[in-house]
Amino acid sequence: MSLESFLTTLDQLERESLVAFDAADDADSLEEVRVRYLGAKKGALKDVQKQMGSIDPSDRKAAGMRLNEFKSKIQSVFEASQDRLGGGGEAGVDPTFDPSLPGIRPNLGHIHPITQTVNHLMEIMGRMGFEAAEGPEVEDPWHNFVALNIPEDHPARDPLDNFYLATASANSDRSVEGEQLLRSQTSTVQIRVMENRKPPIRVISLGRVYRPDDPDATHFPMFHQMEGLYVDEHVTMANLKTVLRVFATNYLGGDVQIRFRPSFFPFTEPSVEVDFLWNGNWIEFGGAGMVDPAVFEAVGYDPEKVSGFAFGLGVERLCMRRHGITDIRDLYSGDLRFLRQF
Ligand code: FA5
Repeated sequence: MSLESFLTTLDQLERESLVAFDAADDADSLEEVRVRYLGAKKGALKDVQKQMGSIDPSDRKAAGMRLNEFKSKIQSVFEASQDRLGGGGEAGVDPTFDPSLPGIRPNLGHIHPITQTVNHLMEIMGRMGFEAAEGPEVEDPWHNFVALNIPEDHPARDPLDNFYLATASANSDRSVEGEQLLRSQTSTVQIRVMENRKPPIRVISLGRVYRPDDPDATHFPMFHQMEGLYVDEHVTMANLKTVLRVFATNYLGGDVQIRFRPSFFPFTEPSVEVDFLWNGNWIEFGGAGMVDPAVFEAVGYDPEKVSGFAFGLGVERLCMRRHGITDIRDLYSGDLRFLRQF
């Protein structure tokens, strides 16, 4: 075959095939056109490749170049037709692909309900002018007991009621015989703040505390407390009640009922237990009272000049009351089916 008629055949084939690919209007007709021109056994491309053998050897280079150009042209026209018809791959449109199906949702982590509660409480108290303060979870007896007016022989210091650490402390010059323990209350932060600042003081401290309590629906050995401390001149019990009322209304809703019950804490005088009504029962949410003069003396304040109130509320119980959670253990079960609801 002469080079001239080989090139003419290719030109003609190219024109024909472009029209045919362009006319294909579904996956089946596209496949039929593909087989006609690109089919491995009987395709038109295969035929012209065979004719190369009959071309004069001196013309083969020019014929080969044109053949390659033809090949890549119809290959790209075929792929463009696949795209146009929404398919892909060798076999054309994938019949199992359904673009209307919803996508696969990636697993996203989110914030634990107690952390959400801590952030919410901080925001509410922040609006009332209370700034956040922090203290260590590993404490010395001075901050956990002595400065809070809890003397050596007080039952609250019993090793059965506290997590004492086996190691001796080298960190605090005020530790008693080098003892250390996991703090059992956030009242420790009251002392740390007052040791370092002068009144007026308006702080809250939110953090973990530890007690060897048996777990049940409302108790856990590790839980969180929100401590509040307000020290200034002429602070009264009425201020305490107002702050707790405004807080409870904001966090638990306008219909919450709050009750003070006479109680005893070594570091407040008078002291009260703070209860909220929950499913028809009064449930204890925390303790509160006017800062005891002995505490002011321990931190170097003059109890004749300043007065103050303090409170400590259980964060888990607040979270449970707000979200209708009936068992504190669910919060720490690590069960994602539970945690994903918040
Ligand atoms: C105190 O810890 C005092 N420091 C509170 C205080 C602060 C009083 C400032 C006066 C002035 P109490 O031991 O009652 O108080 O604990 C306070 C709250 O922590 C309880 O009312 C309860 O809501 C919560 N709580 C106590 N033990 C547990 C526990 N094992 N699991 C979950 N929450 C607990």
